[in-house]
Amino acid sequence: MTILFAAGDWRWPTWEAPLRAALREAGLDDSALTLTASDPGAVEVMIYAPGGDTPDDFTPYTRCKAVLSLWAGVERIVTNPTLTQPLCRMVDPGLTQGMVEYVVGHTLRAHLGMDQLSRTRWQPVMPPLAGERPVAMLGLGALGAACGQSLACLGFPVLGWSRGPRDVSMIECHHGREGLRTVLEQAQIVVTLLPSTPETENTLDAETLGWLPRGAAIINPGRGTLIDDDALLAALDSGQVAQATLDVFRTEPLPQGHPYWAHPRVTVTPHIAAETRPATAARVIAENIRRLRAGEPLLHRVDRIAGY
Ligand code: NDP
Ligand code: OXD
Repeated sequence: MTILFAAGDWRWPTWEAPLRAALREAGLDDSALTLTASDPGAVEVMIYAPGGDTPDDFTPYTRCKAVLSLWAGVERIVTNPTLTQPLCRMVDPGLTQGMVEYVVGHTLRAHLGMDQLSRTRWQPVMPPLAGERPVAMLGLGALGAACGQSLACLGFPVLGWSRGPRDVSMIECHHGREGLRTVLEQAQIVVTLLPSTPETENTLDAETLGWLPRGAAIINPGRGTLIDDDALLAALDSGQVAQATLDVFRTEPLPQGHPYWAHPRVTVTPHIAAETRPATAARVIAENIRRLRAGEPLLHRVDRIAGY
Protein backbone atom coordinates (compact mmCIF):
# COMPACT_ATOMS: atom_id res chain seq x y z
CA MET A 1 0.00 0.00 0.00
CA THR A 2 1.24 3.44 -0.93
CA ILE A 3 1.38 6.70 0.99
CA LEU A 4 1.34 9.27 -1.81
CA PHE A 5 2.90 12.70 -1.30
CA ALA A 6 0.53 14.74 -3.47
CA ALA A 7 1.55 18.12 -2.13
CA GLY A 8 3.70 19.43 -4.97
CA ASP A 9 6.99 18.03 -6.25
CA TRP A 10 8.81 21.16 -5.13
CA ARG A 11 7.91 20.43 -1.49
CA TRP A 12 9.24 16.86 -1.62
CA PRO A 13 12.92 17.66 -0.90
CA THR A 14 11.92 19.48 2.31
CA TRP A 15 9.33 16.95 3.41
CA GLU A 16 10.75 13.55 2.49
CA ALA A 17 13.28 13.16 5.31
CA PRO A 18 11.03 14.44 8.15
CA LEU A 19 8.12 12.29 6.91
CA ARG A 20 10.23 9.15 6.66
CA ALA A 21 11.67 9.79 10.13
CA ALA A 22 8.21 10.44 11.62
CA LEU A 23 6.76 7.30 10.01
CA ARG A 24 9.58 5.21 11.47
CA GLU A 25 9.16 6.91 14.85
CA ALA A 26 5.47 5.93 14.75
CA GLY A 27 6.46 2.33 14.09
CA LEU A 28 5.44 2.45 10.40
CA ASP A 29 7.30 1.30 7.30
CA ASP A 30 8.54 4.41 5.51
CA SER A 31 9.15 2.57 2.24
CA ALA A 32 5.41 3.03 1.52
CA LEU A 33 5.99 6.78 1.12
CA THR A 34 6.34 7.90 -2.49
CA LEU A 35 6.12 10.96 -4.70
CA THR A 36 4.54 9.12 -7.63
CA ALA A 37 2.00 6.34 -7.85
CA SER A 38 1.75 4.50 -11.15
CA ASP A 39 -1.38 2.78 -9.81
CA PRO A 40 -3.74 5.27 -8.09
CA GLY A 41 -5.78 2.28 -6.92
CA ALA A 42 -2.88 1.26 -4.66
CA VAL A 43 -2.82 4.56 -2.76
CA GLU A 44 -3.88 4.06 0.86
CA VAL A 45 -3.25 7.58 2.17
CA MET A 46 -2.75 10.86 0.34
CA ILE A 47 -0.71 13.69 1.85
CA TYR A 48 -2.17 16.72 0.14
CA ALA A 49 -1.69 20.44 -0.49
CA PRO A 50 -3.62 22.40 -3.11
CA GLY A 51 -2.20 23.98 -6.23
CA GLY A 52 0.18 23.15 -9.04
CA ASP A 53 0.14 19.55 -10.14
CA THR A 54 -1.73 18.12 -7.13
CA PRO A 55 -4.88 16.10 -7.92
CA ASP A 56 -8.28 17.68 -8.20
CA ASP A 57 -10.01 14.46 -9.24
CA PHE A 58 -9.92 11.87 -6.46
CA THR A 59 -12.02 9.32 -8.35
CA PRO A 60 -9.09 7.08 -9.39
CA TYR A 61 -7.93 6.71 -5.76
CA THR A 62 -10.46 3.98 -5.13
CA ARG A 63 -8.75 2.45 -2.06
CA CYS A 64 -7.54 5.69 -0.48
CA LYS A 65 -8.75 5.78 3.12
CA ALA A 66 -7.79 9.34 4.07
CA VAL A 67 -6.57 12.61 2.60
CA LEU A 68 -4.27 14.43 5.02
CA SER A 69 -3.91 18.13 4.26
CA LEU A 70 -0.66 19.98 4.90
CA TRP A 71 -2.74 23.14 5.10
CA ALA A 72 -4.87 24.26 8.02
CA GLY A 73 -7.39 25.93 5.70
CA VAL A 74 -9.16 23.41 3.46
CA GLU A 75 -11.53 25.62 1.48
CA ARG A 76 -9.88 24.65 -1.81
CA ILE A 77 -10.62 20.95 -1.35
CA VAL A 78 -13.53 20.62 1.07
CA THR A 79 -16.25 21.07 -1.55
CA ASN A 80 -14.59 18.82 -4.15
CA PRO A 81 -17.40 16.37 -5.10
CA THR A 82 -14.90 13.64 -6.09
CA LEU A 83 -13.43 13.57 -2.59
CA THR A 84 -15.34 10.91 -0.66
CA GLN A 85 -12.58 9.91 1.77
CA PRO A 86 -12.18 11.43 5.24
CA LEU A 87 -10.27 14.72 5.02
CA CYS A 88 -8.03 15.87 7.87
CA ARG A 89 -6.69 19.40 8.15
CA MET A 90 -3.33 20.41 9.59
CA VAL A 91 -2.98 21.32 13.23
CA ASP A 92 0.76 21.65 13.69
CA PRO A 93 2.50 22.99 16.80
CA GLY A 94 5.09 24.72 14.58
CA LEU A 95 2.43 26.42 12.48
CA THR A 96 0.57 27.48 15.63
CA GLN A 97 3.74 28.97 17.13
CA GLY A 98 4.38 30.87 13.88
CA MET A 99 0.86 32.28 13.93
CA VAL A 100 1.19 33.30 17.58
CA GLU A 101 4.39 35.19 16.74
CA TYR A 102 2.77 36.92 13.74
CA VAL A 103 -0.37 37.91 15.65
CA VAL A 104 1.43 39.02 18.81
CA GLY A 105 3.97 40.96 16.75
CA HIS A 106 1.40 42.85 14.67
CA THR A 107 -0.89 43.39 17.66
CA LEU A 108 1.99 44.99 19.57
CA ARG A 109 2.88 47.04 16.48
CA ALA A 110 -0.66 48.45 16.38
CA HIS A 111 -0.88 48.79 20.16
CA LEU A 112 2.40 50.67 20.48
CA GLY A 113 1.56 52.92 17.53
CA MET A 114 4.82 51.99 15.82
CA ASP A 115 3.57 53.07 12.39
CA GLN A 116 2.70 56.50 13.75
CA LEU A 117 6.14 57.27 15.20
CA SER A 118 7.76 60.24 13.51
CA ARG A 119 11.09 59.54 11.85
CA THR A 120 12.05 63.19 11.79
CA ARG A 121 10.67 64.81 14.91
CA TRP A 122 10.97 64.16 18.66
CA GLN A 123 7.29 63.50 19.40
CA PRO A 124 6.75 61.38 22.51
CA VAL A 125 3.50 59.40 22.42
CA MET A 126 2.41 57.35 25.42
CA PRO A 127 0.32 54.32 24.41
CA PRO A 128 -2.13 52.88 26.94
CA LEU A 129 -1.08 49.68 28.64
CA ALA A 130 -2.27 46.38 27.14
CA GLY A 131 -4.95 46.08 29.82
CA GLU A 132 -6.67 49.13 28.36
CA ARG A 133 -6.65 47.76 24.79
CA PRO A 134 -9.33 45.09 24.19
CA VAL A 135 -8.61 42.67 21.36
CA ALA A 136 -11.28 40.75 19.43
CA MET A 137 -10.24 37.28 18.30
CA LEU A 138 -12.64 36.12 15.60
CA GLY A 139 -12.18 32.34 15.56
CA LEU A 140 -11.29 30.32 18.65
CA GLY A 141 -9.91 27.21 17.01
CA ALA A 142 -6.38 25.83 17.14
CA LEU A 143 -4.91 29.16 16.04
CA GLY A 144 -7.34 31.73 17.44
CA ALA A 145 -7.31 30.20 20.92
CA ALA A 146 -3.48 30.03 21.03
CA CYS A 147 -3.09 33.60 19.76
CA GLY A 148 -5.80 34.91 22.09
CA GLN A 149 -4.24 33.23 25.11
CA SER A 150 -0.79 34.60 24.27
CA LEU A 151 -2.24 38.11 24.03
CA ALA A 152 -4.09 37.60 27.30
CA CYS A 153 -0.78 36.59 28.93
CA LEU A 154 0.59 39.98 27.87
CA GLY A 155 -2.35 41.65 29.59
CA PHE A 156 -4.71 42.39 26.70
CA PRO A 157 -8.38 41.79 27.50
CA VAL A 158 -9.32 39.25 24.81
CA LEU A 159 -12.88 38.80 23.58
CA GLY A 160 -13.33 35.74 21.42
CA TRP A 161 -15.95 34.78 18.88
CA SER A 162 -16.75 31.36 17.49
CA ARG A 163 -19.59 29.54 15.70
CA GLY A 164 -20.73 27.54 18.71
CA PRO A 165 -20.33 28.26 22.43
CA ARG A 166 -16.71 27.85 23.57
CA ASP A 167 -14.97 27.93 26.91
CA VAL A 168 -11.35 29.04 26.48
CA SER A 169 -9.38 30.07 29.54
CA MET A 170 -8.31 33.73 29.70
CA ILE A 171 -10.73 34.62 26.85
CA GLU A 172 -14.24 36.06 27.24
CA CYS A 173 -16.09 33.88 24.73
CA HIS A 174 -19.07 34.86 22.59
CA HIS A 175 -20.90 33.38 19.62
CA GLY A 176 -23.73 34.19 17.26
CA ARG A 177 -24.49 37.49 15.55
CA GLU A 178 -25.17 39.30 18.85
CA GLY A 179 -21.90 37.89 20.18
CA LEU A 180 -20.06 39.34 17.21
CA ARG A 181 -21.55 42.73 17.93
CA THR A 182 -20.62 42.53 21.62
CA VAL A 183 -17.04 41.63 20.74
CA LEU A 184 -16.56 44.22 18.00
CA GLU A 185 -18.15 47.07 19.94
CA GLN A 186 -15.38 46.78 22.53
CA ALA A 187 -12.42 45.90 20.32
CA GLN A 188 -9.62 48.28 19.49
CA ILE A 189 -7.74 45.56 17.63
CA VAL A 190 -9.47 42.80 15.66
CA VAL A 191 -7.74 39.58 14.61
CA THR A 192 -9.54 37.34 12.12
CA LEU A 193 -8.67 33.64 12.34
CA LEU A 194 -11.79 32.12 10.85
CA PRO A 195 -11.89 29.55 8.06
CA SER A 196 -13.19 30.54 4.65
CA THR A 197 -16.73 29.13 4.42
CA PRO A 198 -19.98 30.46 2.94
CA GLU A 199 -20.99 31.51 6.49
CA THR A 200 -17.82 33.49 7.22
CA GLU A 201 -17.72 35.39 3.92
CA ASN A 202 -17.62 39.15 4.59
CA THR A 203 -17.74 38.73 8.37
CA LEU A 204 -16.21 42.20 8.38
CA ASP A 205 -18.42 44.34 6.13
CA ALA A 206 -19.74 47.89 6.25
CA GLU A 207 -22.18 47.07 9.05
CA THR A 208 -19.81 45.13 11.33
CA LEU A 209 -16.88 47.49 10.74
CA GLY A 210 -19.28 50.21 11.86
CA TRP A 211 -19.71 48.45 15.22
CA LEU A 212 -16.03 49.01 16.05
CA PRO A 213 -14.86 51.96 18.12
CA ARG A 214 -13.43 54.58 15.76
CA GLY A 215 -9.76 54.07 14.99
CA ALA A 216 -9.60 50.29 15.48
CA ALA A 217 -6.91 48.17 13.82
CA ILE A 218 -7.58 45.00 11.80
CA ILE A 219 -5.17 42.08 11.46
CA ASN A 220 -6.28 39.38 9.00
CA PRO A 221 -4.15 36.25 8.77
CA GLY A 222 -7.30 34.11 8.25
CA ARG A 223 -8.54 34.32 4.66
CA GLY A 224 -9.27 37.13 2.21
CA THR A 225 -12.96 36.23 1.96
CA LEU A 226 -13.53 37.21 5.60
CA ILE A 227 -13.42 40.89 4.68
CA ASP A 228 -15.48 42.95 2.25
CA ASP A 229 -12.56 44.79 0.63
CA ASP A 230 -14.58 47.81 -0.55
CA ALA A 231 -16.06 48.24 2.94
CA LEU A 232 -12.60 48.03 4.54
CA LEU A 233 -11.13 50.56 2.11
CA ALA A 234 -14.03 52.95 2.84
CA ALA A 235 -13.54 52.45 6.60
CA LEU A 236 -9.80 53.13 6.24
CA ASP A 237 -10.46 56.28 4.22
CA SER A 238 -12.97 57.60 6.74
CA GLY A 239 -10.71 56.83 9.73
CA GLN A 240 -13.20 54.33 11.19
CA VAL A 241 -10.39 51.80 10.81
CA ALA A 242 -6.96 53.28 11.52
CA GLN A 243 -4.81 50.51 10.07
CA ALA A 244 -5.08 47.07 8.52
CA THR A 245 -2.46 44.35 8.34
CA LEU A 246 -3.53 41.85 5.72
CA ASP A 247 -1.80 38.54 4.99
CA VAL A 248 -4.45 36.83 2.87
CA PHE A 249 -6.50 38.01 -0.09
CA ARG A 250 -9.30 36.91 -2.41
CA THR A 251 -6.74 36.73 -5.21
CA GLU A 252 -3.19 35.66 -4.36
CA PRO A 253 -0.65 36.94 -5.14
CA LEU A 254 -2.40 40.27 -4.51
CA PRO A 255 -2.57 41.78 -8.03
CA GLN A 256 -0.32 44.73 -8.85
CA GLY A 257 -2.44 47.88 -8.79
CA HIS A 258 -4.77 46.60 -6.06
CA PRO A 259 -5.66 49.57 -3.82
CA TYR A 260 -4.27 47.78 -0.78
CA TRP A 261 -0.70 48.05 -2.13
CA ALA A 262 -0.64 51.83 -2.16
CA HIS A 263 -2.90 52.54 0.80
CA PRO A 264 -0.93 54.38 3.51
CA ARG A 265 -2.79 52.59 6.30
CA VAL A 266 -2.49 49.08 4.93
CA THR A 267 0.37 46.66 5.46
CA VAL A 268 0.39 43.76 3.01
CA THR A 269 2.22 40.58 4.00
CA PRO A 270 2.41 37.87 1.32
CA HIS A 271 0.54 34.97 3.01
CA ILE A 272 3.43 34.28 5.33
CA ALA A 273 1.72 34.55 8.72
CA ALA A 274 2.33 30.90 9.52
CA GLU A 275 3.86 28.08 7.55
CA THR A 276 3.33 24.38 8.21
CA ARG A 277 6.68 23.22 9.63
CA PRO A 278 7.87 19.83 8.34
CA ALA A 279 9.73 18.90 11.55
CA THR A 280 6.59 19.06 13.67
CA ALA A 281 3.86 18.52 11.07
CA ALA A 282 5.37 15.26 9.79
CA ARG A 283 4.66 13.76 13.22
CA VAL A 284 1.00 14.83 12.97
CA ILE A 285 0.74 13.11 9.57
CA ALA A 286 2.46 9.96 10.84
CA GLU A 287 0.22 9.80 13.89
CA ASN A 288 -2.88 9.92 11.68
CA ILE A 289 -1.52 7.14 9.47
CA ARG A 290 -0.82 5.10 12.59
CA ARG A 291 -4.37 5.72 13.77
CA LEU A 292 -5.79 4.77 10.39
CA ARG A 293 -3.91 1.45 10.46
CA ALA A 294 -4.95 0.81 14.08
CA GLY A 295 -8.61 1.60 13.34
CA GLU A 296 -8.53 4.56 15.75
CA PRO A 297 -10.35 7.87 15.12
CA LEU A 298 -8.39 10.33 12.98
CA LEU A 299 -7.21 13.64 14.40
CA HIS A 300 -8.44 16.99 13.00
CA ARG A 301 -11.14 15.57 10.73
CA VAL A 302 -12.87 18.18 8.65
CA ASP A 303 -16.64 18.51 8.99
CA ARG A 304 -17.55 18.52 5.31
CA ILE A 305 -20.91 20.21 5.97
CA ALA A 306 -19.50 23.03 8.13
CA GLY A 307 -16.58 23.36 5.69
CA TYR A 308 -13.71 23.38 8.21
P1 NDP B 1 -10.07 25.81 13.41
O1 NDP B 1 -10.93 25.00 12.51
O2 NDP B 1 -9.35 25.14 14.52
O3 NDP B 1 -10.92 27.00 14.07
C1 NDP B 1 -11.85 27.73 13.36
C2 NDP B 1 -12.57 28.67 14.31
O4 NDP B 1 -13.46 29.48 13.53
C3 NDP B 1 -13.44 27.92 15.34
O5 NDP B 1 -13.40 28.56 16.58
C4 NDP B 1 -14.83 28.04 14.71
O6 NDP B 1 -15.90 28.01 15.64
C5 NDP B 1 -14.75 29.41 14.09
N1 NDP B 1 -15.80 29.56 13.08
C6 NDP B 1 -16.00 28.82 11.97
N2 NDP B 1 -17.10 29.24 11.32
C7 NDP B 1 -17.60 30.26 12.04
C8 NDP B 1 -18.73 31.09 11.90
N3 NDP B 1 -19.59 30.94 10.88
N4 NDP B 1 -18.96 32.03 12.84
C9 NDP B 1 -18.11 32.18 13.89
N5 NDP B 1 -17.02 31.42 14.08
C10 NDP B 1 -16.77 30.47 13.17
O7 NDP B 1 -9.06 26.58 12.45
P2 NDP B 1 -7.59 27.10 12.78
O8 NDP B 1 -7.66 27.93 14.01
O9 NDP B 1 -6.61 26.00 12.74
O10 NDP B 1 -7.31 28.02 11.49
C11 NDP B 1 -8.14 29.12 11.18
C12 NDP B 1 -7.82 29.61 9.79
O11 NDP B 1 -6.55 30.25 9.74
C13 NDP B 1 -7.68 28.52 8.72
O12 NDP B 1 -8.93 28.04 8.29
C14 NDP B 1 -6.95 29.27 7.62
O13 NDP B 1 -7.89 29.91 6.79
C15 NDP B 1 -6.14 30.32 8.38
N6 NDP B 1 -4.70 30.07 8.32
C16 NDP B 1 -3.89 31.04 7.74
C17 NDP B 1 -2.54 30.87 7.68
C18 NDP B 1 -1.66 31.93 7.11
O14 NDP B 1 -0.46 31.73 6.97
N7 NDP B 1 -2.19 33.09 6.80
C19 NDP B 1 -1.89 29.64 8.19
C20 NDP B 1 -2.83 28.70 8.75
C21 NDP B 1 -4.16 28.92 8.80
P3 NDP B 1 -16.18 26.72 16.55
O15 NDP B 1 -15.08 26.74 17.59
O16 NDP B 1 -17.51 26.97 17.11
O17 NDP B 1 -16.11 25.52 15.65
C1 OXD C 1 -2.90 27.19 5.75
C2 OXD C 1 -2.19 28.37 5.23
O1 OXD C 1 -4.12 27.14 5.67
O2 OXD C 1 -0.94 28.36 5.18
O3 OXD C 1 -2.22 26.29 6.27
O4 OXD C 1 -2.84 29.36 4.87
